[in-house]
Amino acid sequence: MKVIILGGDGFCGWPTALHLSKEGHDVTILDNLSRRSIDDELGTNSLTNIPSIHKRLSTWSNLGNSKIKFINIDIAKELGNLIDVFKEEEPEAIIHFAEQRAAPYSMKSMTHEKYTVHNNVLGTHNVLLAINKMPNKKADLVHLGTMGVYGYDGAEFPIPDGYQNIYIENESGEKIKKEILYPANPGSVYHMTKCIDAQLFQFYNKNYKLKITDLHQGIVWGCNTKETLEHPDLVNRFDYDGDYGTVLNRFLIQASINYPLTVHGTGGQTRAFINIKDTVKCIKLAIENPPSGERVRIANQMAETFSVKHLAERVSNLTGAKIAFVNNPRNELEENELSVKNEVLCNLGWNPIKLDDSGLHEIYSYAKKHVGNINLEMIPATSCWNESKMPGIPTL
Ligand code: NAD
Ligand code: USQ
Repeated sequence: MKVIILGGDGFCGWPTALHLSKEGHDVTILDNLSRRSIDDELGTNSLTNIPSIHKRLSTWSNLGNSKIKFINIDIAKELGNLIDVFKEEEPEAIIHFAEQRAAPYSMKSMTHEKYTVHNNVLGTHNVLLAINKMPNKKADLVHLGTMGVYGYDGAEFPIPDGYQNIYIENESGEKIKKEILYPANPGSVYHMTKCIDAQLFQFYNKNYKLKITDLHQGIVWGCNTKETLEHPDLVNRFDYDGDYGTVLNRFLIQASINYPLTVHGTGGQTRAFINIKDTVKCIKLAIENPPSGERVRIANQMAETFSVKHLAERVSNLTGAKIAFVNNPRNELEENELSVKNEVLCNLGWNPIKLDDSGLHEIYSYAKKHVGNINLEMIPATSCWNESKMPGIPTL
């Protein structure tokens, strides 16, 4: 199948590109390399030494794998070029990872809020416009959404795969059934852009019959996949800084240098998680099993839920790291329950990897090999949701 991967140089996109290429798909990556520029802006780096996209791709084909094409394009700013590429390439599937994905980065300043909204919302809308301009068969779109669209208000029932039946009483007292999108409840400007994306998909599906899958992914942990381990040049990026590092990966990296594990507040925040090896499997399932197109297919791409405190304790028990309860720089509930359905992907044949000590140990030992690349100043989370919030810096 001919596949275009938007954002294929990033943490989820790169291993997905390699996996789909290995599985026989004809892959083209579109990326403006903005994630690499943001590293420069923040003065941070991936824990792993990631070569240029050109070096990555030449190594991949030199190993005897099919060639992956790369086009440098900003999907939020270059609509004309995007339309031309989709027309020329005629992809059957387009996978859309190309958004600014860090909640703390999106809350740093008005400039970052504006950038995140422009980049993500205009980017997604341009992708929909460009698919709609494809002259022959229009490509199926698979978009990476986020579990954070549902919010974390402690719902007392499992969160469904996107749609919820509700009953509204009319004037005669009859209960009328309606199916709605599960109410959006974003906790950051970044998460808000994913809620807006979801509305865009509803309209383009209803009006133009575009076939769209929105995968509401949980927090990804891990780093490499079978394919990224084929050669050191293929290594995945691995974020550890206070903006882009995600909680479990951060704890494992912090443990590798005896830095206290930075639990925000009480650590009672419960979130959904998925291993990067499962991210690539789920995307493959989504493109190889397209939806009927009658409505937007929504799937919760997450394996299991944990509280932040539970994860810190697991990492601490395994590594001996100390835990620091620091001020929470975000506006979020201190404690919440979270239970989530993931039936859509499991019905397509997904068997999720569950968190175990060997998986944690694999990432911990991998991080230990790269400790020389860690800039200690980048570890604290300093982006605050409002002025009354204090950054989460532990006493060393
Ligand atoms: P990432 O920042 O590592 O990768 C995103 C890629 O998109 C980067 O290579 C970047 O250069 C590119 N990009 C961004 N804006 C672009 C634009 N306007 N034009 C072209 N390219 C652009 O992020 P990731 O961790 O790989 O996440 C990928 C997607 O998955 C995101 O949409 C994110 O919201 C979603 N997601 C990620 C996680 C996670 O834990 N990493 C969890 C849930 C959902
Ligand atoms: N947290 C800590 N200590 C830290 C870092 C984070 O306690 O050092 C806490 C946060 O306060 C939050 C939780 O851990 O309660 C998760 O934070 P995170 O940074 O790991 O995840 P989040 O900001 O939600 O964003 C990440 C990805 C994003 C994706 C989202 C999936 O960056 O792209 O959409 O996970 S989800 O959370 O399911 O919406």
